[in-house]
Amino acid sequence: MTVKISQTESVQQFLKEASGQLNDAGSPRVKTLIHRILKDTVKIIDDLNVTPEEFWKAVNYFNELGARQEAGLLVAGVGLEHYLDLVMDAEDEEAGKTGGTPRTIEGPLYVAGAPLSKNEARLDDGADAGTVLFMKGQVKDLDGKPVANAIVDVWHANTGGTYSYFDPAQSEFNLRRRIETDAEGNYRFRSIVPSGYGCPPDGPTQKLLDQLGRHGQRPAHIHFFISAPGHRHLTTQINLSGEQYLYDDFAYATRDELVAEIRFSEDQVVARSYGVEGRFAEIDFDFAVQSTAQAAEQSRMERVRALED
Ligand code: MBD
Ligand code: FE
Repeated sequence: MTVKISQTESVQQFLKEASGQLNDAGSPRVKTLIHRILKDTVKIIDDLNVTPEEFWKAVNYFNELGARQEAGLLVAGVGLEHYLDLVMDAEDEEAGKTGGTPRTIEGPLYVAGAPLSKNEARLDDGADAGTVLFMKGQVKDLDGKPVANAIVDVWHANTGGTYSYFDPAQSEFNLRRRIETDAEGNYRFRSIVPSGYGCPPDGPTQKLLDQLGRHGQRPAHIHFFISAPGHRHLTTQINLSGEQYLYDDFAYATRDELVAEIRFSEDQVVARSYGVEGRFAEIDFDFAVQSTAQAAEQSRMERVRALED
């Protein structure tokens, strides 16, 4: 297409009408966003000579994304979820709210309302043999003071790289728990070593990644929400050392401070002290959270999540 009509007065007027700029009803914010999106879209169509065939392919792609519930996966894969972290990091830097464990993306696979227990929990239901994992650590503030009664909300994949709820073969809340820290800020749990995640190979996200010449793999990782009264909510993950995709994560979540050393051991004296036999793994990881008096900063950002009220 060689005709460029997007910048004409009549098209610009038409986009104002289509985005509701010429009426008094609806939401001013939504109108502003849609107006801008329409203006940028027609400019892209013009500048890049988008053909009607390409346009309808894109429309159908949205339908495929929705049908497979992969919109959240796609925004992680094209780096937009990580971009939001970069924006929040820059805002924090400007406001002097720095220090502590860095944030990284939540991803699309959190489920609200996991079982809550004090100090310790077992995350796995025993159905997945895997390598037994013992993880522990402390929640502290920026002065190193323990944060008692913090909630460590943890979730991770099984040895097949899939998550309970989204993988109907797993039991309810498998590999998902909320653990309240003790008076010294300590938490600990028993679980199984997760495998890395791979995008569904037949899904729309992987289909796009193929077109970009990219893979859809994540290194093995464990997600955390850390929250406590008087402290800033933290959304983060640890990535396990020694993983193939550790610095090649398709969702760009890896940060140096979030690489956790995983130690595999066959020491049967230690194994017995844990009440297990054979090979097992250990991770020690402390979280440092910022103090805040602001209530809004103490809870996770609003977002549609599975089972969240
Ligand atoms: C995951 O497990 C994940 O954490 C992200 C960000 C995207 C896809 C799968
Ligand atoms: Fe994940």
